[in-house]
Amino acid sequence: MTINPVFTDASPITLAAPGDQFLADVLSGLSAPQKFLSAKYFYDAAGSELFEAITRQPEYYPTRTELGILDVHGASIAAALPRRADLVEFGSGSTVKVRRLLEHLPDLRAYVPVDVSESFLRSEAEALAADFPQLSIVPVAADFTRPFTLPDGLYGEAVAGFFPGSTIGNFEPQQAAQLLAHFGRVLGRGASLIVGVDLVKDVTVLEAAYDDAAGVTAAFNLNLLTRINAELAGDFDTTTFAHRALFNAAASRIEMHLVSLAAQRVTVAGESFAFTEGETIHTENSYKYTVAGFHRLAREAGWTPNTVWTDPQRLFSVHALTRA
Ligand code: SAH
Ligand code: AVI
Repeated sequence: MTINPVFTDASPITLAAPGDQFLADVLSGLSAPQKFLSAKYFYDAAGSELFEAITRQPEYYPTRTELGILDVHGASIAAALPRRADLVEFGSGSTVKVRRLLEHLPDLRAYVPVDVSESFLRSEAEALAADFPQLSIVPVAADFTRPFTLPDGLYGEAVAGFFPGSTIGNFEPQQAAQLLAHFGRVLGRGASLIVGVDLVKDVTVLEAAYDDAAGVTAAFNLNLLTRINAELAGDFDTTTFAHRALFNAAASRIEMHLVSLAAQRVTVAGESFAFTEGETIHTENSYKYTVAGFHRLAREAGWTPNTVWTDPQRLFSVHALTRA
């Protein structure tokens, strides 16, 4: 196995300065007729911990179902990747899923987790390095939707991508296709990509997954306002907003909103925004696909769909894609 000493330090490489962008995006989102905030801003340190807590809720089936698929089919999924590859994971979060693949990839050259949540990325990379001491790990703190190049020294024999968790579902279909095309450019010619995609199912199962009884998803949603207060001098009173999750069947997506419980004004970085009672901030979409629908999207983005693995109930799917 090749060990590249350049890659042994688990300190993340930071490729972007996201602070100003956060402010600009919040001010423009709160100025729109339907107020909205980008879901990528959920993930500060507290948001990443809250997401991990969501994955442990009984109603949130996607994580345990995808882990089940990786447990049963890990060897064949790993076999869809080239040997001696560098593996880039987009939105790596907790590295629990890649561990299931690493068991089957003994000759992997390097693992590159990419995530906006920098402190969480650092601690997860350190924990992984302790458990896989032979593996070169190069964390990259970056917004994967923006142009970025992989660290120098990558692009060895082959580059592969891993995009689990149905994070692709958090993008509008057209943006999702652009994102997959962008990943193709980042990974380079001949790349392979493994993508986890949540499937359309019964509305009660879907809505419960995004409104768990313990209130963890509600706390995750409201944490976005707490983050704005802390980082952008906001004065949101989080007790006057409520979490709402609903399935929009026409668009095949779960929508998450924060509902203002009163008519009120809120200030962010010196700018004032008016809310009527019942007005919402649209904070997230989580699109649900059919296998055929996701294949169309992948083809549109220049990828060729190969094997697809699902669980026996067909709740979730894992796709192998290749690029000419
Ligand atoms: N892959 C993990 C985590 C999914 S949660 C899993 O399957 O469980 C989504 C992850 O993507 C979070 O860790 C979040 O910080 C990261 N993320 C979301 N938007 C991002 C963006 N635009 N750029 C980089 N990382 C992003
Ligand atoms: C990361 N992403 C795929 C999650 C989802 O299911 O859309 C984020 C999430 N939002 C609420 N619960 C989980």
